[in-house]
Amino acid sequence: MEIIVKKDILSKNKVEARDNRAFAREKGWYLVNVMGSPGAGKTSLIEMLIKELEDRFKTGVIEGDIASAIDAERMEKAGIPVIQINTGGACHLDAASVRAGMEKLPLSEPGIVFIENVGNLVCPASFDLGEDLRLLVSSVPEGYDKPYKYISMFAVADVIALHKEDLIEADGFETAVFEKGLRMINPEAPLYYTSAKTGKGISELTRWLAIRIDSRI
Ligand SMILES: Nc1nc2c(ncn2[C@@H]2O[C@H](COP(=O)(O)OP(=O)(O)OP(=O)(O)O)[C@@H](O)[C@H]2O)c(=O)[nH]1
Ligand SMILES: [Mg+2]
Repeated sequence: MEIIVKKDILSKNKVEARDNRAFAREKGWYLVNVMGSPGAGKTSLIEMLIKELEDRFKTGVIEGDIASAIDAERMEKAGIPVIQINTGGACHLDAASVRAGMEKLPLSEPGIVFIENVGNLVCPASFDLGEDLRLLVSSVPEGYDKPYKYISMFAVADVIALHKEDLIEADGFETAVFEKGLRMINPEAPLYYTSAKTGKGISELTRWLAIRIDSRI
């Protein structure tokens, strides 16, 4: 019996991710892989970023969840081109499922495509989707120790949103401890304190994103 080991799955994914990159270039899409725990605020943050970006860029969303179309329905209600992928149990998106989503995404113009990964702070870190940028949403209620425990996720992030910033005081969240842990494993990635409740940090993060998109770093 043939056993497929993880290494093979990952190398197959690597090839498919490279193809996704070429496909996105052809479409003129800038792909942002949004990762974070269940309930971290990924959908809320994407909605706010799209509102800020929509004057300048066309946007679309690929929603990844184990089951349901709840997040996609939220986007659809807001008039955002969206496609839902259900992984049927898998704890992360992979390049092949994102490709299927890209092919069906009702966005014909060049623009930004946010890919909301399955809520998980472990598995998505290992799977390249062909994205241009990895945005990690780490929320205050999850605790300030997360960078010390989920090191691969914090290490692969290109930018981090410390989200639900409005809860820092009530939660007794120790920002210095969080930042120290983050900087031990990822010294470079910008960190933004954001809140979907107060709007804090959203325009700063949007500005940074827009510069990246314009220069296609
Ligand atoms: N206090 C506070 N709550 C927030 C903020 N952003 C989102 N929430 C709440 O957090 C909960 C989860 O938000 P979602 O945006 O659905 O989180 P998600 O990461 O997309 O969740 P999954 O897709 O299920 O993994 C909701 O009840 C939101 O109202 C924020 O900035 N501050
Ligand atoms: Mg969501």
